[in-house]
Amino acid sequence: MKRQTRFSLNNKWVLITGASSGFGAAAAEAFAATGAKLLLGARRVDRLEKVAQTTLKAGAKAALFHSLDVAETASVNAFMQFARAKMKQAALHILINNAGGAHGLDTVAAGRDEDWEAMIQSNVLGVLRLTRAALPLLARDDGASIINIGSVAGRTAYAGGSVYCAAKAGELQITRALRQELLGTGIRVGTIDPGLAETEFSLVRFKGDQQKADGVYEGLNPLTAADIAETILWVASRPPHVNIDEILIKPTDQADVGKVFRRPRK
Ligand code: NDP
Ligand code: 8X3
Repeated sequence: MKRQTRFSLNNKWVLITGASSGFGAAAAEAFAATGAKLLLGARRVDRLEKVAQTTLKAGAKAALFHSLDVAETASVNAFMQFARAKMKQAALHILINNAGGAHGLDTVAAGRDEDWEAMIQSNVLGVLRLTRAALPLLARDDGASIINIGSVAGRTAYAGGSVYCAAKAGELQITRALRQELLGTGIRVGTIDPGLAETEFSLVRFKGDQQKADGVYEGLNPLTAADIAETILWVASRPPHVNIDEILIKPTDQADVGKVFRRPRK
């Protein structure tokens, strides 16, 4: 059997959720440089517009955006209707389920319903909704990939992280189940699970408290959004016979959850 050495993303449709900041925006830029066609979704449409402009300059063959709230089935369906109309008869090759995040760092005893619900909605149900809606559009036997963004938190629990850890553990098991369900279709499925990365993640977790957010990364050298974007791109561009099931990626300064090296302040 003749094997490709790399999967070309030139002119392929790539759908990225949570493309308005962090990993999603950086991934959009990385895929743009390969000549991909981008479908970008998130709730902050003004941000998406800016990302789309940047990606067109970076080489994207198309950069289309539409409001998307992965916590709402109706919003997911409207987004997919938009995607279907723009793609015409073409297939989708890459689905990046990246939208999500943490809300609060409270113990179970002090936890708030709205934070719990937001985390389960975006990190778990959002992945399910998008995947269900996108599956009919994904190319069969032609190098398509579903790439989910998990976390070290889905593999190791920490105090204050109960629901976020549960949500990302859910994402991990959904990825593993999908891998089995899609066996034989040629659609690849995997998860990329980062450790500490400096994006808007902590600002969202701490509800806009910049000082608390900065404290998470103080004295250490965290991952960047570009590091994760490069990893996503590497996974998507493996030849079609190669499925990268799971990647755990952490800063060198992080040996495990809660096991972090911080340089003393000068
Ligand atoms: P950011 O906060 O920078 O980005 C999160 C993105 O998700 C934003 O584009 C946001 O867009 C989008 N989003 C959140 N909720 C929804 C929703 N309901 N519907 C649609 N879009 C949504 O953080 P990161 O880039 O770091 O996070 C990306 C993913 O990586 C998340 O799943 C996060 O859990 C995960 N992760 C992050 C790590 C880190 O340390 N940074 C480590 C491991 C995993 P908008 O608000 O405009 O809707
Ligand atoms: C983000 C990493 O350790 O803050 O998923 O939960 S952590």
